[in-house]
Amino acid sequence: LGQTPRVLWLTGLSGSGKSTTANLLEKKLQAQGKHTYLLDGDNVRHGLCGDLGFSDADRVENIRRISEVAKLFVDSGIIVLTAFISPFQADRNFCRNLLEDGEFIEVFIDTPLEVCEQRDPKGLYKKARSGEIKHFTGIDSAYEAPENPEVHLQYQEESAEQTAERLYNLLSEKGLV
Ligand code: GGZ
Repeated sequence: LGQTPRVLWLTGLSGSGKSTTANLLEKKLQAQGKHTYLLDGDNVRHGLCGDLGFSDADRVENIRRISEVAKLFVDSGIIVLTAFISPFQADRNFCRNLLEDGEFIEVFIDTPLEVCEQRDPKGLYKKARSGEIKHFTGIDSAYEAPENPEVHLQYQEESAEQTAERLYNLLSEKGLV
């Protein structure tokens, strides 16, 4: 295929821009002829993980299944992008340890809670603040920021396209795409 299969694992809060950024990044990679697959809530949480909610235990299981699927895709030669909150370092490490050295690229989408809450595209933060939703990440459920991510994408006021471009450049500088 002329590409190194790997997992680009995006982690960050709800509303941090993981899915949007991953979608735009995937388009850039596909434009270069790369074979990719994007795993996100839309294609995982309704099917494969349709039985899971947002307790700590369910999130652990969610990330475990996603990690195993990501590994299968890597075995098939594909560049996998994932866009899940994946709040726990141990679970992200689980995926890292399933893969060979260098195959797991942890990308911290570091958008501050204040910005995510301001965006609140689905009104979920509002519901979490009012107590209508329980165990919401960043409000009453933990988010463990990555300890040593391969890529740390700090928030800037800019378009989604510019964010994706910035991420692409960071990955490319490190020879990761
Ligand atoms: C966090 C929740 C919750 C709770 C529903 N906590 O902004 P979204 O809507 O589209 O992204 C969030 C998504 C998180 O699912 P993940 O599979 O990425 O989570 S994890 O990695 O922690 O397993 C949000 C919605 O689901 N959502 N309830 N309580 N996000």
